[in-house]
Amino acid sequence: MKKYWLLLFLLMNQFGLAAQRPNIVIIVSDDHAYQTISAYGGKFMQTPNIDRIAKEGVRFNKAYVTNSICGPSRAVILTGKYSHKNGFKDNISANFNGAQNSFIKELGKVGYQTAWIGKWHLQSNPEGFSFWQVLPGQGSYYNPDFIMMNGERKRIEGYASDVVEDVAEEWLNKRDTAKPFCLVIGHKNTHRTWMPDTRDLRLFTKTQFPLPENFYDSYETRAAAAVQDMTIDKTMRMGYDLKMFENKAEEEKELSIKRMNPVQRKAYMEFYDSVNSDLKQRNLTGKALTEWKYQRYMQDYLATAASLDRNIGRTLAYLDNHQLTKNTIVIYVSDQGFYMGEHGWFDKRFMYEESFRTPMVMRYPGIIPAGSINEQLVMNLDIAPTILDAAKIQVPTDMQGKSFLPLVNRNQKKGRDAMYYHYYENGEHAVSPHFGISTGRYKLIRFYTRVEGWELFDLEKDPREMKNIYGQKGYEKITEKLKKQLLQLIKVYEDNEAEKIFTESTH
Ligand code: SGN
Ligand code: CA
Repeated sequence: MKKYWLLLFLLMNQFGLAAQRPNIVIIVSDDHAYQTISAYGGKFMQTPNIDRIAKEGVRFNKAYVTNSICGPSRAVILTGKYSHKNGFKDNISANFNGAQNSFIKELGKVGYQTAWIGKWHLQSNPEGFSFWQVLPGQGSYYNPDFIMMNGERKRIEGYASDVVEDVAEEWLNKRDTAKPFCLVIGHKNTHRTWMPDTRDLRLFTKTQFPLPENFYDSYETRAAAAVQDMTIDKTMRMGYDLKMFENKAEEEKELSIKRMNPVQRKAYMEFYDSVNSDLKQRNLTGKALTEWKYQRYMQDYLATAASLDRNIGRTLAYLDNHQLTKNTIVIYVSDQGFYMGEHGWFDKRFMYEESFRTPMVMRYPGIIPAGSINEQLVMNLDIAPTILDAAKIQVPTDMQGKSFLPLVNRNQKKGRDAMYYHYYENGEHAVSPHFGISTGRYKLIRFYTRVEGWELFDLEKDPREMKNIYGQKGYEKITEKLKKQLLQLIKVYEDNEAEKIFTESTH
């Protein structure tokens, strides 16, 4: 008899807990810079829906990534582990091993329905989800193809962020409402080549954007910054990136344009043809042309962000309209930050602030006080353990992140005192591999392979990271301290490759 009571108790406990378990929606965008989000003080445009999440929850002012690039960031989010542990170090050679554990699998074990919809970019197909429907590779802005669970490809007519949201809502409509859910919505926006929805093409054409202070950076004292290939001036292409094709034959070759339907294409080309003929009349060269490119880049990028924000609004409205808002955690995060002309760049990868840092806002009604602003050092590594913490599931001991819930709801004042970073890819955009440590105030970076050497920044004195002070008089003590801390983190996270480079370092 006693045994039955125990069983009943366990069952009740299980269902009781399940009833309390929150739903989870994680929206992951691609390359969305915090500089362009109004919740973060960005002045270029309004992002009312991202702002709404912040207003009703928390804005993390110091959220960072462990490896500033697409696939690796998503692998870190899924596993709660650094790239060297989850195996997905770069976008070139890595293939995500879906057999390993993830927060999704842990949620599944206690009865969550789980889904990943949209941009995925981990090469192998998702594993451990109740449902998935993902874009192949980078995906397309217009009429995107999806990989379906049965392996087939399906093209859906429409603009990427609208279509991804449509699929997400369809899944929500079909789900079993007796169970909690965890939905990840992966947006392609605001990734290169910044193709706006036709209705957004003219949103920013009347705006003149100020050049960042360090737009004309000459990269003195920073060897890796000097050899990169990601400037608006030299790397950004007039045709491919800015849609200013030499002639119709060139335009014809662009696969992303070819896939448009006649209505989309007409609206799209009408706009770019008129910009192009205006440009031709101007005969711009040198700095004037570079600055023109910057303006066009900003206009297209922000237009793709407008569609992203609008669709985040649709997700929030869905939750409102289905009485789900109260019991659903919403996290909005980008896979990394992005350069909006700082240092003269677009793209990401570097451990410098604009790409190392990422926007992250979170709403958790009843737990996180509305309008919170958090200044602790948190990372994308922490998302998996945070979700498990919220769902009252024990965090597997091999997850390397830490739940940030205590930092926003339980009055724990202090998070980590330093963050560890490691970027590996040595290919497109010619950014040298590097690892390093940031305490928020100081940043110490070790570049290797393409460029060998150390960089040190005092972010208080030099927030734009223009002056490498490594090896300068007066910084010996702090350098020594940071190196010690860095080695400690390398050991804690068991990054053997970095440890070898660090200890054998003669530079
Ligand atoms: C593509 C882009 C690069 C970008 C990488 C990584 N080139 O290769 O500019 O850095 O993706 O981006 S493109 O010509 O194909 O647009 S990531 O977001 O997937 O990491
Ligand atoms: Ca990205």
